[in-house]
Amino acid sequence: MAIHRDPFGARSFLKLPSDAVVDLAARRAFYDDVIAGLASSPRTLPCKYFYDERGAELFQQITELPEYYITRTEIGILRVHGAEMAAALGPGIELIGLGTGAGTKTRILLEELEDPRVYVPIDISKEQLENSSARFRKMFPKLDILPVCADYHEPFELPLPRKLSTRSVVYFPGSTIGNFEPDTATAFLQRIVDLAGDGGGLLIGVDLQKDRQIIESAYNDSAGVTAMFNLNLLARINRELSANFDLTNWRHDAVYNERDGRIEMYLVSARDQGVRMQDRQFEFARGEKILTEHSYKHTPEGFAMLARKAGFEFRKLWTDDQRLFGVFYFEVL
Ligand code: AVI
Repeated sequence: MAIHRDPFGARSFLKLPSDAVVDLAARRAFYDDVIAGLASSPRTLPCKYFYDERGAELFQQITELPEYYITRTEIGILRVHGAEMAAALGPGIELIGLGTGAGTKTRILLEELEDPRVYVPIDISKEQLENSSARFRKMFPKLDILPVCADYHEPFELPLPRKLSTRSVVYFPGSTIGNFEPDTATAFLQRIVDLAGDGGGLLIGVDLQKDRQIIESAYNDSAGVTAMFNLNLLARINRELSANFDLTNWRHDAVYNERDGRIEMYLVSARDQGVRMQDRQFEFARGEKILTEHSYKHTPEGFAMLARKAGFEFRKLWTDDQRLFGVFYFEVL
């Protein structure tokens, strides 16, 4: 495979540093990001830190909530239109999965694809990656499965496939692109253009704009799971960075900003309070908010334009009956 198909250097097997080194570097980056976010105005905390073990567990629970339509709608679209998607992607492809986790959606797609040759799942969770790869090896014995344990927000290297394929298609499900600011989303899609290479494609799940009530209840569920998920970020900062956030003094809030087409998720200080993190002290006034996540909802036209800016040509969109969610297929321009 030509080097220009790999944006992050020549394709080679990923050499992972020892876990201890990864942990220390990751802990330092977490600390720096928390300090920077709490010192900024308005205060923020990056949403990528939601997903420690407890956070990943809570997110899994969110995907099963009656109000959280996103996951089941995307799976429904795959079930109904999977064969059409497979026809658009074509036979003999290499599929590169970004953040595909346990692989529920990828499995539906792989079952429909004609003679897929290579599957490269890229995920930060080593455990999920190992488990899903072992299961997929049994289910798809002819497929060359090459898992990569990496944070796809950062540069990573792709393993050399042992089989020839007709083209590379990146699969990015789950509407995770909605958690990127529009500029960052464009830059990220540009990296995907390079990853897919000439003749390559992108199949991506995107949450669509709709009635605010449907969106707001998905992020303010009646069982309070999203609130626990949001508050777990403070618990994680306490656990890993020796802070002393009192969780009973914070409440979850999520509002839909219709103008910008995004859910804004906050942690709101219930009283005037001080929080210590190692040698740093932060003061919060009652009602003060920390922004923890944006979740953008796109229009079909708006998302096609955003992808075009990155170098993708729109090919197809599949949605559910209520047009809640979209699975888009693009090809490299
Ligand atoms: C991962 N991501 C697509 C979820 C979303 O809907 O933006 C994260 C989430 N935040 C609160 N609930 C779910």
